[in-house]
Parts: sequence; C-alpha cells; structure tokens
Amino acid sequence: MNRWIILLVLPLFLLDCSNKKKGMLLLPFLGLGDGTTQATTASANDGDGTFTVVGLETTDPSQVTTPDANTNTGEPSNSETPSVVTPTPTPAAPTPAPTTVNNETTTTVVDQTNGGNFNFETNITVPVTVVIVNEAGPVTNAPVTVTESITTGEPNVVGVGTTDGNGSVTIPISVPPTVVSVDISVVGVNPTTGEVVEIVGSAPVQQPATGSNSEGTVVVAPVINVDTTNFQPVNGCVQAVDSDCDGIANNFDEFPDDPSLATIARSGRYTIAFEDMFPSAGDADLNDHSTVFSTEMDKTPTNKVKIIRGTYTHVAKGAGYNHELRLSLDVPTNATVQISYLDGSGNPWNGCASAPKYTANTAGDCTGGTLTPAQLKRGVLLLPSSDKTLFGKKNAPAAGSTFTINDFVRGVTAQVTITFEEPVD
Ligand SMILES: [Ca+2]
Ligand SMILES: [Ca+2]
Ligand SMILES: [Ca+2]
Repeated sequence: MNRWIILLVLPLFLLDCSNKKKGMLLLPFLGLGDGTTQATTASANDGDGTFTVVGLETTDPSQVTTPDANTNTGEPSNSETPSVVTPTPTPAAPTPAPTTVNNETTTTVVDQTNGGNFNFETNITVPVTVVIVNEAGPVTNAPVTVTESITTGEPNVVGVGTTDGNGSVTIPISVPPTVVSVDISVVGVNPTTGEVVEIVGSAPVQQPATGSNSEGTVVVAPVINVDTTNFQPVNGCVQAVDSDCDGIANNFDEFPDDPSLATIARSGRYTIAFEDMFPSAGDADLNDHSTVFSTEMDKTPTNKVKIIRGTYTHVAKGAGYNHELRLSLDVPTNATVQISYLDGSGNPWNGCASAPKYTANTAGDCTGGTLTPAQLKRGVLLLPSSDKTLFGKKNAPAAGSTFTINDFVRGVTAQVTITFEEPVD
C-alpha cells in the first residue's frame, strides 16, 4: 500500500510578547530581489544597531577575576569541565570603563522552496551567525544563546554555540513561521570593572519581500558583527550567574543545578497532515491522516537532545485506507520509549495493546521499551492503525455538508517520552 506523503505543519499563533528580552532590530530592506530563487546580500545599520549591554547580578563580585591579556588568543576551555574562578581581590585596575557595543547586521535570503519540489513544511530553518571582536581582536570562546519568544510567550532557547578562533559562531535554528526575529545573548565580563555583563540584541530571520510581484516575507539568514570594547568571555565559571558551571547562564538554564542539561525546546502546537497516495498528489487536501501534536526536548549545554516528550492526538481520517503514525529517528544510540494512551474522554485506552497486529511486534509498539537504532529508524509507533483511533468516526465531512463542533470526535491521544542513552544531534 502506498501511504504517507505530503506533510503540512501549521503552528498555532501566540501573540504574547517577550517578557524578558529586549528590543527589536528593524532593518531597512535593500535590494532583496524577489527573494525566492537566489541569495542576495543586504547590508544594514552601519554600526548603530540596537545591541546593548546589561549588567548581570553577581552576589559576590570577588568571584570575577580580571581576565588576563591572553584570554582572546588562548585555547577554548573544555566546556564539559569548566573551572571555577577562585575568588581573588580585584587587582589594581585600569580606569573602570563601561562595556560598549556596536553591531552591523547583514542578511542573506535563504531559499525555502525546496528546489521547486512540493514542500509544505512551514517551519523556517536558517543559520544565525554571530562574530564578536573587541579592541584586541576576535573574541574566542564566548557563549552565544539564540532565543525566540513568539511560540510560547517566554524566551525559548533555539540554539547555543561558542565563538571560535575567529570570534565567529554559526548556530542553525528552526523556528515556526510566526517568528520574524530572534534574540541574541552573549555573556562575558568587563575586564576593567570585573562585572559580568551580557550583550543582548536581536536579528531578523524574515523580512518583507521586495521586488515585482512580491508579497509576504522572505526568510533571511542574519550575520551579526558585534564590535565591542571592555568585553571578554568569563575566564572560568562565575557561579553567581551559572550555578552548575555548564556554560549556560542561570537566566537561560532551565536545569540550573544539573550540568548535563540546559534548556527545554518547546514546539508549541502543530498540526501534521498527510495525503496518502504518494507520489500522486491526489486531491491534495491533506485530510487522510491528521494529528495535532506538541513536543518538548530537553537539551544539553552542547545543544544535543537527551529527552523528547510529545503528546499526539488523532483528529481526522479522510481516507479509506488505514494508517499508523510513526516517528522515525535516525540516531546512533538506543532509546527508552515510554508510551501511554488516552481515549477521547481522557481515560486510559488499551486498544493498541489489545490489537494482535501490534502485540505480536517486539519493537516497542504500544508498550514502549528499549529500542535499538534500527528500531528507532523504522519509527516509534505514536498512533496505531487509524481504524481504531477515532472510534469509528472520521471527522472528515463530505464537501458541502455541515460539520459542527458537536460532530467532532476527539481521537486517541498518545503521550510519549523518548530518552536517549546518549544525547543526539
Ligand atoms: Ca548553568
Ligand atoms: Ca544546567
Ligand atoms: Ca485527500
């Protein structure tokens, strides 16, 4: 049987604004062309960007040492085993001077059209590059955090990285199409005052399309060149701002006392919908199997995923065929899968485990267990055969017929936790 085919991802829109992070960088849009087929570069905000410096609270200023002159050219420290800064008196300091920052952001249009092939994924995926220099040259080993606050109304860490010997880091991110800009944070120290400071700002990931027949936005990859003075990476760990010394400051660390974990990536609510006669587009109404889902991923300080949690509710079956929904994971490690099911009323549902089709299967279907890489690649069973999961209904009215909220049947909900033995990319 031919199955699956085309997927449609549709994020729920939350209009809540950031409660935490700062200003929006608005750029003029210069010569971006039609934005769909070729990369074009636009330069903007010639050094007068909105990146700013904020002080981070340190309960014990003596925890911060003045970084020595070799900080910028030294080897990056091992982020797995950061050293704790030994409290020392502040040495005879040069005249205290504030950290300053100027930035210039350039953008490159990123083709999201999948080379002309049918592509219904609406997430936008771009690299965000940050380049930091100070008066001594490139700033090496600076921790850069990229967040967005549109999806849930709270800052949601979408990527982290550390600058290399050129002061540069490129962080790939994937965000819902409602996200038009991301926020950037770099934590460091002012060597003349010993204060821990944070450089913050934002950069666009979408800009209005320009050119003839253009409408909407184009996706852009930003490169943010930060030119700063009196700013260096923290030389070691300042526990007042990073309790577990994992390199992720407390204000972003959702596991502030666990150095093995750093952040939770929250998807917000999505719908995934399939047309089932691939490669035929069929009638392309994407109603053959539809699921509403939301996921969270617990991530390590190095941006790897340790745990995936998801809730998946079957909501429509506009097909004669039956389908099952699996999550295929191409990873080099085992994972423990825990899964439970609820019926449309929120009560435990055992229709999966009672189906002979699945109980005969030893790959963790219905009951979870420890799955091998091969089993994970075949796919974790999320929702079993769709003739069972809508209780005989379809939520798929014929065109022109009436369908009201009272006609809607909530299908089976799967609650899944996948814990990798080793964190994965
Ligand atoms: Ca931390
Ligand atoms: Ca942590
Ligand atoms: Ca169809």
